[in-house]
Amino acid sequence: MVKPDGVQRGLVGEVIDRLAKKGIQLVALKMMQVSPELAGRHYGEHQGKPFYDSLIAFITSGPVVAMVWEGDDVVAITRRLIGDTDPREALPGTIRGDLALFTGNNLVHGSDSPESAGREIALFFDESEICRYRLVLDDWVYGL
Ligand code: DAT
Ligand code: MG
Repeated sequence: MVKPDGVQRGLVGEVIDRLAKKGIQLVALKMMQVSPELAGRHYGEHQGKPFYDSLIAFITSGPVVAMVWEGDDVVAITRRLIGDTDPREALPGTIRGDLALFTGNNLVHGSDSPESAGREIALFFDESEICRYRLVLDDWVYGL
């Protein structure tokens, strides 16, 4: 997901570009306003933490771009491309390392396990919104 700061800063294209160039496949995408209720379900694991209220306020502060990406090991790969939660610690070359400065406003969300990916995709998308298609590029990315 590109968070509200990424949308406001004009970085939606940059984030998509970095993920697509790695070779993973975009299968769903939409811009949407996250409701407080959806935010609470999405970030349920963080309930009770000191930053929870500001996290919910931030993620509901403007539209986000929610996406589903597929590929071998896609969760680990996207987490590595995104970089550390604290953008000051995130390595150069990562999305947060190159483009963000502050933990609250760290531009992107990426699911942290296949299980949370499944849970989060179901929160944000209908099954009918997921596009199943053969990516011709796969032959060149993964080998013929
Ligand atoms: P990530 O987004 O890297 O998966 P997370 O799941 O631990 O990180 O936390 C979710 C978001 O909450 C994170 O992107 C920014 C915010 N956050 C996490 N830890 C924080 C902290 N110590 N202070 C302020 N915000 C924090
Ligand atoms: Mg997380």
